[in-house]
Amino acid sequence: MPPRKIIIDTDPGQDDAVAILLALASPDEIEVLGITAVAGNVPLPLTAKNARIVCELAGRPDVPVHAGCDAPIGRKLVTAEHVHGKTGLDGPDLPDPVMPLQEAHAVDFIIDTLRAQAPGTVTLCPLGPLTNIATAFTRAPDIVSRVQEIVLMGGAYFEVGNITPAAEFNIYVDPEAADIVFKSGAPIVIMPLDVTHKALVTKARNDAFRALRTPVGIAVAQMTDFFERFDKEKYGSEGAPLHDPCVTAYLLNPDLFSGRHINVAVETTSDLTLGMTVADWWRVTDRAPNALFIGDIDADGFFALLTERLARL
Ligand SMILES: [Ca+2]
Repeated sequence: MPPRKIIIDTDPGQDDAVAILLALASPDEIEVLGITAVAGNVPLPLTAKNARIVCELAGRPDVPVHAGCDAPIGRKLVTAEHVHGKTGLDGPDLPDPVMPLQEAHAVDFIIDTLRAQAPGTVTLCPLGPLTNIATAFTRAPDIVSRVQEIVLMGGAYFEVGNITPAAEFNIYVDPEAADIVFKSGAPIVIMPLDVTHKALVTKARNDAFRALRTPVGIAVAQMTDFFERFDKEKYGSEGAPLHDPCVTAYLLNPDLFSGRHINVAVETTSDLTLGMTVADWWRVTDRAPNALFIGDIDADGFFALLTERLARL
């Protein structure tokens, strides 16, 4: 089988960084056509810079990185420096990137790539707010049917919210964009907090990254060290959830995950529950299923895969 072609749409973010590293460590299965940066965890100039820092850490300065939308479709940007630090990649001390940012806007890159590649051969992997993807779908509706699959991190049902009591960060930042994507008709796999909160970097798992004794292994250990502090304080959990790498791991081994094919809708009007992902887990409505909503993960299998692959970089 030829490797699966993907575009990673991202707002790095330490966990985004690990998701990108996992993809770049797996060239037999995954071909990264490009990385598109979006405003989210930190503002766009930083996410566009961080994406390139991560490519260079992986020894892949050849991967095209495009900057995209600097603000949500119809709202002011909300960021998450309280989780990810001032730079978005706090933790390791990594050099500024030398590789250039591509000239084309991320939205144009997404549209052009989907039109250039054979229909049904490009998977979109959004790891941040869905602004770039929704803007591309709105501007070029013909590309929607050409998408093989969208595998995204966002939303929550049983875990409810992390940025508000009702909403997960990525969806909350641009609920209108999420609404457009969820209603697009493209096949969607969602990694909500329900599953990512089961992928915890315990001390033993962090030690395994560090024990690789490579620049990548050490940087990943330092990144998870950094944002672990926040989650330990907030949730009292034994480690930080590694949200975004669940997307990459699903591409490599979907058997690590299980979920339900259900309807998922986004709240876009209520002040109280803005950005909530209303997932019909119990199938109590007649709304048509539009997504595979993941609920469980083989966490040991996930961390074994991740550590083994990071060792290749
Ligand atoms: Ca992210």
